Amino acid sequence: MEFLKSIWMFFQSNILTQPAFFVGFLVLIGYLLLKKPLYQAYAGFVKATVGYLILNVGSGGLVSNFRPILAGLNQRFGLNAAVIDPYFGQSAANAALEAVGRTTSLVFLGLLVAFFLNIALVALRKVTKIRTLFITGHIMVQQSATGMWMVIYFFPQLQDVTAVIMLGIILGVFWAVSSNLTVEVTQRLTDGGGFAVGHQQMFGVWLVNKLAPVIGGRDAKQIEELELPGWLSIFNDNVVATGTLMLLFFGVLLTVLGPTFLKTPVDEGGLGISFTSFPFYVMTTAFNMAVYLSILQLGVRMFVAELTESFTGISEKLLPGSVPAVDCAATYGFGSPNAPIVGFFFGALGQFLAILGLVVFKSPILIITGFVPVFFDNATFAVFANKASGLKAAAILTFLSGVIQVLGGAVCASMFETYQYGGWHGNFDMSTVWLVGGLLQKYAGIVGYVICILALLAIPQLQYRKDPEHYFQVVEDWDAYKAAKGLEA
Ligand code: ASC
Repeated sequence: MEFLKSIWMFFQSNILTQPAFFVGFLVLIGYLLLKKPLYQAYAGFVKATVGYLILNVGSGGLVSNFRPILAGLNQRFGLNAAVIDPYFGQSAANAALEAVGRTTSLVFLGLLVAFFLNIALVALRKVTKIRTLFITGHIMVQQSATGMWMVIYFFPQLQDVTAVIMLGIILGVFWAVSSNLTVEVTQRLTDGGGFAVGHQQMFGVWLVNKLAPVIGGRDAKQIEELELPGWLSIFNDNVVATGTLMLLFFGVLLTVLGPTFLKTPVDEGGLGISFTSFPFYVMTTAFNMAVYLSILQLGVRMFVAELTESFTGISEKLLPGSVPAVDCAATYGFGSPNAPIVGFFFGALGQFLAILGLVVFKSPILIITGFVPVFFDNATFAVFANKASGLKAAAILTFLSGVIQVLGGAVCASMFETYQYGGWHGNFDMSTVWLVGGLLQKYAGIVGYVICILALLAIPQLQYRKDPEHYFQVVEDWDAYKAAKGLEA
């Protein structure tokens, strides 16, 4: 037993919760199943793992570059507020669990049950209609933490084992069903890239794709078609657009904080720059965002290329008719390179307006923007909205999403009492779908829990009914699907 436990601990801490190695090993196994020579399988393993590590450098840099500024705002104005960000949400959930005397290793056990349930749902796809395996490890950890707290909060009398099983079931079903919702649209965006989105805004991605054509019309101007006049054309360049927008954004934030407050040089990004002048500090912080975004896109292209090729091995041999569901940032390598920044801009606008609303209407809970939801959710929405319709839809939908993130986040932080520990998970699905599911369980107890699971399981059935003939073809044979659906290349 001890021996099995140590194998599990090894797997859990080195692979399952480390998406870079998880993806790397998936690629390795995929190539081996495809009977590629060993050296090629090894090369694929290295490229996929390194690609994912590069993505981590990019997304980690974006996050850590921004975090001290949020903390600064918090300190400077003595704001006692909830930060809507999954990292804050995760630590709030862990703190809440500990405060009621539970161990946080329940989080990992729940994750394990959920992951195996997802595999089972894919294996039984003829019945369940699930085509996606959620593999984004750090997101799985974050969602398990918040989910575990919610289970314990709704059902405080539960024994640890029962609580773990209840979390595992609802979370595994959520991962499978929500990522499965993104299959068609991601395949279209990436021209058969062979992956789906397994992150924190999957219901949002589905909704955006439904709403974009309604809001923007089918032939609206796309972001990449935007021919800016004269000097403005410099913003057609992704780095210039990001750098400038961030300069504005951080310029305002850091000026509000003031140079004296930031007199200690901050080098969170690890780029080895120390600051002697305030304007250069602002510029470096702002431009680092463009640096990290470029890094992120490079990493994505690297691992997605390997994953796409090798997962055919897994899907043909082990889990036929399935695709992996990966980080939302994987979509930024497709569509317009400026779409992410457009989404961030309008999402931030929506969030700031909603926060202003909370202040004006004297909400008992104040929300502070967290970088992860405002950037990654809205960037993803903009990529999809732009593909489905164009700039107008991308702008309007991400603005609305920003408002919803703040208002939904405020309700969640107060309803589920995580504001006491400083934060709420904050991503789009967590402040909408999880809010509804949470309220059902808070007020209807176990009946609410069962309703959540049945409602989730019904979704892929409805999707399947709409198009039984091509439902699995979209992942099994993209070219045939495209031809059958009359989609242009
Ligand atoms: C998240 C989270 C991150 C980012 C990253 C985006 O939700 O926790 O670190 O988004 O996954 O690439």
